[in-house]
Amino acid sequence: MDKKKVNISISIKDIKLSSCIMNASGAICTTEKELNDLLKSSSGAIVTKSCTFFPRKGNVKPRYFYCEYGSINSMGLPNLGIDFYLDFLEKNKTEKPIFLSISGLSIEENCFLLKKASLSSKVTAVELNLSCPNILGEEEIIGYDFYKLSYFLKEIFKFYKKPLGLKLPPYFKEIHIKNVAIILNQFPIYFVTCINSIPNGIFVNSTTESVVIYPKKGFGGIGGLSIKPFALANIRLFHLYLRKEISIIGCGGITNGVDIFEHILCGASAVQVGTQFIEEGISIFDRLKKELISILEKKNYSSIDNFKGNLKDLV
Ligand code: RRO
Repeated sequence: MDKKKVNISISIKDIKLSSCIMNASGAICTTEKELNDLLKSSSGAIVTKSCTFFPRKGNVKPRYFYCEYGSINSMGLPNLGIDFYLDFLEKNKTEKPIFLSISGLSIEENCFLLKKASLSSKVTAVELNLSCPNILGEEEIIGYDFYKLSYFLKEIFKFYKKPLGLKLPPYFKEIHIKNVAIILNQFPIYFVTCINSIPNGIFVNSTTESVVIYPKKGFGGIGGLSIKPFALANIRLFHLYLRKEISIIGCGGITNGVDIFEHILCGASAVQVGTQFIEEGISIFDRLKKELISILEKKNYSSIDNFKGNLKDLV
């Protein structure tokens, strides 16, 4: 029997992605060279490093560490400032959707950044980061403060009319995801990206008997392999509780095509790759695309929609 032609393109409302695989914000997407490499790659979209109004150097190094079970980081939002990213997009023509990640240090700064971003025709959507775990001396992660989250979204949609996605922190109880979804369902949000790194982890070097990163006495956000089960659970529950018009971009622990397949089975429309992209470099997008297509061919699925969200219970 002839194999079906496999198509891994997807749409998030009117935004069309030729591939469902993209980088995660923060992974090799801060400088001009890094963004140019992403433009030339086979990623289905580009997400920029979360930006602030002023450029930031970020936290003291070493601030990222990788080992076989994942990564820990306390980068502290190093970025070149929103004007750099908007200028870069003005200068570089591309058909690829561009998700400008923003992460202001206050609600007021975020509103200002959103107003600025909405003036650019080159920004396809803003991915508003509500979940950075590493800002020294800053207040709580907004995604964990449901009153603030609700207030903030009401303020934003008074003036912001372009496509908006939210980068969410990991939640660890079903009721929290249900309550967040009840809030998000009231707004014309395009997508949620879940999950950001798991905050307040620690890696220990038993030889030196010390932590492995400098800032915050070694505490940082955990990414990579070990967070995949938490990413999958967040995707699964948001798929259950969000309005169907809000897409889910899965992020957490993707190293191969099977991981992507699992994210989509749980309900993701697209995926982002962070830690493994940092470790492997730009060729990862070709490899992951090939691996995902090969799985779909073997399973006789021709599109992402054929199996999205169809995770089965054991009976
Ligand atoms: O820059 C960071 O420290 C950072 C950010 Br903004 C984020 O959203 N997630 C993360 O793990 N690190």
